[in-house]
Amino acid sequence: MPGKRVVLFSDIKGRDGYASVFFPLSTMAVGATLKGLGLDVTIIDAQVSPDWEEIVRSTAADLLFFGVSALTGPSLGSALDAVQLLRQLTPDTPVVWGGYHATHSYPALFAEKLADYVVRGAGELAVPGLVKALRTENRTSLDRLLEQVPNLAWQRADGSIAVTQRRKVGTMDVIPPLDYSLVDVETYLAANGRELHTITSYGCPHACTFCVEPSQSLRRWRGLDAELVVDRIVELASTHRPALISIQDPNFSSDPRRVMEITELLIEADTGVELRCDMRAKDVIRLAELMSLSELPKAGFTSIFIGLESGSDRLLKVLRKGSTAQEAWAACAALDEAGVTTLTSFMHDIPGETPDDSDKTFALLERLGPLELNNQRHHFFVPYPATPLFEELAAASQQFSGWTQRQWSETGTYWGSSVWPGRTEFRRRVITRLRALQRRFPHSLEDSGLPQLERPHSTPAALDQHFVQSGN
Ligand code: B12
Repeated sequence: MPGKRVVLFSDIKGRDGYASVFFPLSTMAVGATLKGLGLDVTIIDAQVSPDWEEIVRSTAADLLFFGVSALTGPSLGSALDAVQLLRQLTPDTPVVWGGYHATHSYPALFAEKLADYVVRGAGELAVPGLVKALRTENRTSLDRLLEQVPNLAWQRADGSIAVTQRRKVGTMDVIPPLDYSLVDVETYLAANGRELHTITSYGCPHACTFCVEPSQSLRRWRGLDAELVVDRIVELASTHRPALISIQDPNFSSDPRRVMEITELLIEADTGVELRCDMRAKDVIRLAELMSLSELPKAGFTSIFIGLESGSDRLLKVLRKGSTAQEAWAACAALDEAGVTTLTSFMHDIPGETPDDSDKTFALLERLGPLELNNQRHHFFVPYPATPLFEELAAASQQFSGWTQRQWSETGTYWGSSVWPGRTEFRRRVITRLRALQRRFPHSLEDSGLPQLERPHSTPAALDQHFVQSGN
């Protein structure tokens, strides 16, 4: 009988990534499902365990599987090293990948012999069936059992790749709460200025052409009910005493009525904890039609992340962002007036972006800069696999076919290295203009929020976590 133990590995921060550390939400989520199935789960998080290789060595024997979670980018580096190490130690242990990178890049993971199984999209849908299949003694029936598991890809004995049908999250009932007991919460809080991370919803209904989420969640948004969200926040606040709970949903505001209910219940609960979440510009405007935005800080929401991307309506349309520059401005101005800090994120040097588009972005930045509570982060566009923009670029170029997993681990949106090489002159001009803007509005643009022409060779100054997601 194969072992009852599972090890889950991740390194969100990446070797030369951020100064902060992040709760490993992906492995905490999958770990909760695995524990519910009676398995013994160990999370290895390279961010907080510099001796992670030792831990892999000491836990590698007799595993049901070794799980890996990574985003496309810096978090992939240690994940590749961990799999290589595991393959040397116990070549027969099944390696299961999940998360945003693997969901779309599974053929390359199989080709490089880095994965035996890949769970695509939400882990909760596939993990029970995969565990059942891996625990079966009768190996001849394995393929048949795997075929019953949704959202799975694997390599058959003859080398061919099998893929089962993708399913969307039907209801949040199948999603157990994140399991904080699988990590040492205090280690993260101590490293983070007592900031705790959580999630309250899965997926996003929108179809932005630069974003991986539509193909990750298949445009299905599902959120926990407002009461449950608030119960969990109250519990996290009283158990762990964080200074800030940062909600890391892909799209917290998809249902503005839910946001309003959460706000009302939080005001009643009076937790005293600060909260942060993301919202789309248009959702802020919809929310303002339902309630006064000044209720948000009363509930604890002191800062809100908004991915604005561009100030050009032409480009926003191409990106299918679903909002305009005027709406971006209106949302930020309204939140500013309500006393909420806006953490706004922009992409530059998007393929097809003209000097006129860029001027329009800078016109928006100039309007936002004087707002007392506006804070900006700027990225160079990185095309990610499984997005329409990536597919377009790939179709137009030969260069895209040969990328190794190691090369993908070297991409990142601050230095913008990627299969889209970008336009150096365009980027130089963006940096010069951002520097000029920074001199005028120093409170709004910190060094760590400015993009760079090249990948830094040493750890960049505290890249603040709340801005690195470029796709909201
Ligand atoms: C929170 C977040 C972050 C956080 C932390 C992420 C984390 N999970 O710990 C921070 C702020 C660190 C971050 C950073 C970055 N992010 Co980010 N981030 C997100 C966000 C908003 C939510 C992700 C999340 O935590 N979801 C909750 C967890 C529970 O879900 P999950 O990870 O999907 O896990 C589930 C399944 O995937 C699966 N699963 C996951 N792992 C495993 C493993 C196994 C073994 C199994 C079986 C299943 C499984 O099961 C889980 C439960 O259902 C998304 C989404 C979005 N639309 O914006 C972007 C997103 C994931 N980020 C993205 C990017 C690009 C980045 C950066 C690379 C950007 C940059 N600046 O370079 C950085 C760099 C990180 C790095 N070092 O590599 C892209 C991903 C693109 C890609 N192809 O990977 C997204 C989709 C944004 C976008 N719109 O493009 N990010």
